[in-house]
Amino acid sequence: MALVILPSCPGKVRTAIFGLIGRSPIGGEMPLRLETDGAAIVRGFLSRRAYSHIAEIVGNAFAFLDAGGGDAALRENWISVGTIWLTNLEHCVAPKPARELVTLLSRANRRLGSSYLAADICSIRRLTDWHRGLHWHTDYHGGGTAHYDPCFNIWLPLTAVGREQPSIELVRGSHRRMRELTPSETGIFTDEWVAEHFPPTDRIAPELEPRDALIFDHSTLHRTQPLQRETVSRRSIECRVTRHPAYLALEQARSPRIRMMRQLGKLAYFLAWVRRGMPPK
Ligand SMILES: O=C(O)CCC(=O)C(=O)O
Repeated sequence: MALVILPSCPGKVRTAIFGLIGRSPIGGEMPLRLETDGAAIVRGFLSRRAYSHIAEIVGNAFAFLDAGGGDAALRENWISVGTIWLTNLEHCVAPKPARELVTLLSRANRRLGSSYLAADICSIRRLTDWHRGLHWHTDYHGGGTAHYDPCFNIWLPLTAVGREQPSIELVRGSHRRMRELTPSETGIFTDEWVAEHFPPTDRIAPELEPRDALIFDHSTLHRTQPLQRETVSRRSIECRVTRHPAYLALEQARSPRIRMMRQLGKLAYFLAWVRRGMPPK
């Protein structure tokens, strides 16, 4: 099912995330909300400029690894699952572009309102064999994101997905129930288990273009969309953000706006003191 959603429109994105329009299985329009559906799509989430810069940095990192670069740990992750952790990017490209990618992702995620980019659980992925796709899981139980709760995955395809290349398949509305059901020991759920607990009509595998974002709650059940082929070629970024108060406080402390407000406060205090003609304490 293709879910459509908002054209690129920065001013609308904040509200859009929590109240998007999707297509129902019977073809009509229906609201798709991160809060109630555990997932949302934002068309044109990345600006053209940000996207082409991100794609270039990611392409250079992949070329470095393809040419045999990287230490054993980096290569093992790359060869087994096609993943580079964002925090390891500086070992694949120069420190400057590695920092730039973090800045670009942090800036993009500000479009969600208050949130903090959890860089240590973000990753860049190249999928070349469908059999290496991930099975049903939640990031909360299977992806080590629990202590970032509330946390969201902003999944950014750098390749068009949902037709020729696998998208993410997710179970709409599963984020609430998954918090109540007994977690699996491995973090993975079988297809039979999913079929037993959720109706097939709640499954969504959206068609997405590069620059779009699929945003989902870390308790939403999801997997790599199955395709009838082994060889695929897909690039994507798993950009995870948190709204945990402790991280929001960190983000605020770093925010240039908040820093400026503090400076203005100090200035106002100083001017009031000058006006009263009182000596400094
Ligand atoms: O890239 C994929 O197909 C799966 C990604 C995923 O499951 C995740 O980001 O948690």
